[in-house]
Amino acid sequence: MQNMFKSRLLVLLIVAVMMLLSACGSSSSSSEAKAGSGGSDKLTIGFSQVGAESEWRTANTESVKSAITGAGHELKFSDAQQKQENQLKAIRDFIAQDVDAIVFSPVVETGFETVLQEAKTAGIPVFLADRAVDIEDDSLWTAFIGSDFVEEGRKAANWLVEEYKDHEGDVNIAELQGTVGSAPAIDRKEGFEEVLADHPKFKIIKTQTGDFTRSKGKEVMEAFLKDEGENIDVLFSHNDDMAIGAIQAIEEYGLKPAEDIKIIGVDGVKGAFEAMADGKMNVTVECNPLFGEQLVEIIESHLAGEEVEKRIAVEESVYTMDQAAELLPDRKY
Ligand code: GYE
Repeated sequence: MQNMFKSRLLVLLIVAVMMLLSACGSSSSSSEAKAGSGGSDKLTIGFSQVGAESEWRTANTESVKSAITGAGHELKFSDAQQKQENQLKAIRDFIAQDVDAIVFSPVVETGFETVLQEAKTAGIPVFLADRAVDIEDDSLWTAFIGSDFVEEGRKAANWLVEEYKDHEGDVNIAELQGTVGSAPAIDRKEGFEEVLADHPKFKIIKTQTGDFTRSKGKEVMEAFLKDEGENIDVLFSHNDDMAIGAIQAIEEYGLKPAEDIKIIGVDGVKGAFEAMADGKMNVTVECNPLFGEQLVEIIESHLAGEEVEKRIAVEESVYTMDQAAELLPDRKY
């Protein structure tokens, strides 16, 4: 009797040990699967944003923030108010807090080597969102997601060349540049000038930064008008917000925007569609800020050990005045 009891106990013990082993096995394989799929591990992500200078930026901030929190991750957000020193500090804070990843939209292209080296040394991957850095060692950042700003500049110029194809004589252009030293300001100018180099009748007679804001756009346009007045045929503005500010300046000066002075913007924000629908702006080159979800997928994949592309481009279009009223209700930003 006692023997039978002993052998039953042994069987029970063996079964219990086997169950325990298989439970351990399945739990480790499921955690591997989780890491491998890049799915549900909660991450802490630091996001250093440029500022709140434009409609574009507001839409971009919202897209990135909601994609991070919507995926169940923890967000640490810092607004640099368009100042590089604030970004350097924010990134150092993220490193000190040992976040899993840093998302970073650089105010300007240069001057970030040291801080990015610090992130690399700490083993924290950095994802460039929207704007690129001008740094030789591209191992200092993991991936870039954003637009091709040079191409946007070319698109703006191509519209102009087409618009004035039957025009003889000079076409005088005033240019409102974005933030000095920023990737979109440098690249949009480059693309625009590259196309116009083959068409000598186009002359940039005024160019100055409006720092991507409406108020600066208005202020600088007032100064342009004071100097050149009706000599200006076209305004090329590196973003829609500055164009909208400039439209106000043109009206106050007593000229008709889109007629007396053709207006080209970049971004494709709702404000530009409204201005086009009102007949006050001619064209906007789209720059899509809504890449938050795509960005979060890239971060998750990278942290799960998957290979991610170094440069991920966002698809974009060009919109003119005649399309504005119809498309306006569906614009997402
Ligand atoms: O065009 C402008 C914003 O970096 C693409 O920054 C972005 C630019 C955008 O302030 O409106």
